[in-house]
Amino acid sequence: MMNRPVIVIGAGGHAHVLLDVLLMSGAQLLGFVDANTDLAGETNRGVPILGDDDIIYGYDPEHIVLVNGIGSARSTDLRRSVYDRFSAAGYRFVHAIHPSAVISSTVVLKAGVQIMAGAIIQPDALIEEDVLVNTGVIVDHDCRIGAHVHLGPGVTLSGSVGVGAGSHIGTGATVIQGVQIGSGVLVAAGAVVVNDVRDGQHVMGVPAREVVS
Ligand code: JB3
Repeated sequence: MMNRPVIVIGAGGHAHVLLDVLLMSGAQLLGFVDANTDLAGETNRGVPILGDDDIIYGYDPEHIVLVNGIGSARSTDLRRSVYDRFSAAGYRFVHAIHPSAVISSTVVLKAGVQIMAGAIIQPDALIEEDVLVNTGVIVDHDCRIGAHVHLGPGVTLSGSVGVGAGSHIGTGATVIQGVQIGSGVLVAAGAVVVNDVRDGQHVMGVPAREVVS
């Protein structure tokens, strides 16, 4: 499917990193779209920012593919809404996988998964739709990562960890083996998670504890 022309949604920091991956993969890039229409006409490494999301609807879903260039700093909601909106309209999101990533042949990657430079994914991990595995992440054996999750740079998930849909695991966080993290969870950067985390909780620290706001 990567032989179809690609549009990247978003033209910020995450899209900047994705561009590198896509160029290395030999993708045929039509350009970026960004909600900030002031960016239209600018270029990044010669690839144009075409306009806002309406540009996509000008293309038949059978003729192009999409890459979700929206990342997440705390919440994955925007990333998810972009993915859901265009999937519902019939567009396909393709993988973006850096050639330096090490991925066991028994790993299952669903649509739109992105794996950045230096990540390692061990046997029988399941990575659901639209998950972003950022730079240098380790996902060890038998982990289950729900749709739209962002694993921030340098996250380590030990064996058989579960992460529910839409959770954001902050930069450098560590999760010990067997821990189950719910959906919509925010794990702060640098946390060490040693106990299960319920849906919607925000945890931080070493060992990680709930942040009550
Ligand atoms: O930590 C790392 C390595 N990367 C972070 C990434 C995972 O998340 C990065 O440092 C940022 O924290 C964040 O990157 P992201 O999502 O690219 O954020 P930012 O640099 O703020 O760019 C977001 C872009 O998306 C902006 O240019 C917005 O105008 C645009 N945008 C927002 N909503 C949208 C929409 N673009 C489109 N096409 N559609 C939208 O609905």
